Amino acid sequence: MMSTLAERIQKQDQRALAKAITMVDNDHPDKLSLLSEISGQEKKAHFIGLTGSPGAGKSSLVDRLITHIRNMDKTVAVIAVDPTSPFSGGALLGDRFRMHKHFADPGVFIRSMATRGSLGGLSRSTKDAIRVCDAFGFDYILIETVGVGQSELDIMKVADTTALVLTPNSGDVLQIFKAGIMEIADVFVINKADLPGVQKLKTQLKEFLHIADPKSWQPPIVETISTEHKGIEAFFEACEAHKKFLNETDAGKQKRKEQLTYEVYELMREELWKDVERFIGDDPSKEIALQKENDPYQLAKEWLSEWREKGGGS
Ligand SMILES: Nc1nc2c(ncn2[C@@H]2O[C@H](COP(=O)(O)OP(=O)(O)O)[C@@H](O)[C@H]2O)c(=O)[nH]1
Ligand SMILES: [Mg+2]
Repeated sequence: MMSTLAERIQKQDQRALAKAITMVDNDHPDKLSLLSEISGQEKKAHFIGLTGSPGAGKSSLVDRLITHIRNMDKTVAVIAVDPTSPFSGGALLGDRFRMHKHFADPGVFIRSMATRGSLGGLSRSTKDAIRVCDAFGFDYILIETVGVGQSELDIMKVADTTALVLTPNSGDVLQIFKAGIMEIADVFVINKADLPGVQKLKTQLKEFLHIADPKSWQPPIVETISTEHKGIEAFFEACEAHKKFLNETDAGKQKRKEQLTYEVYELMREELWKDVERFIGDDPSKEIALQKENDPYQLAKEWLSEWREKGGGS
């Protein structure tokens, strides 16, 4: 049964893809075996993450990128983590028609996902969905994340190329700089370049790049006006150049190793956490101890040693 689903994904059956993503979204018991089965089939899509403040124009840019990628006869999957994304029927009413065109196109797969179910940041199921899309064989996978916060820091742990979308006169730069998010950008996008303040933002970014740790990759700054379809190709080319850099240098190998390490840690942490919850939740004596004891350190210490004596709770 499971192998059938994995095989169907490999044969590029979109319904199997949708089903598998629903499985990972619902944390289906067979999720891990499905994922480990398909992870052998990965075809190495180019993962591009778009991040930035709400309203910066990420969804608009994604829409233009889809068109650009399809014009090159390549396929693309989009995972939108933003709950206000037009993909879930929210903003951008004017773009409804265009989005419908994308939905009818078999070379495009679009899915919005909730941010729930994670200890913070990009949810586990989002990452798993990306894996499933990769196994399917899309050429490009675009991930739009929500807001400014942990998910921004998380996106770089999944994406090959992280694009930080900024807008002139938004005051984003300072906020993002403080949150340490600036560091994650492989490509800076100044969207809404039709608005005043582009040069000022560019100067600020260059100053930042000047004081940042010198890296072998110098993040380019591209200007886009997504509403006028301007700068999309330059943006896309910047992402391609970054991917090429990853493929041709040790930086790419290093990045993949770090991402894999992080993934394994996270998977183990989540599975261990479930075990810990069972260990505590299924034992009535723990409930009684919680009523008597006031010292969390003492309880944690006792339960940990009990947990370890039992060889991990089971
Ligand atoms: N003036 C201008 N408005 C834009 C541009 N790109 C997007 N917008 C508008 O900005 C608003 C938010 O865009 P959206 O793509 O939903 O942003 P997101 O929240 O980052 O996904 C929409 O009303 C867009 O039409 C641009 O290049 N110039
Ligand atoms: Mg959006």
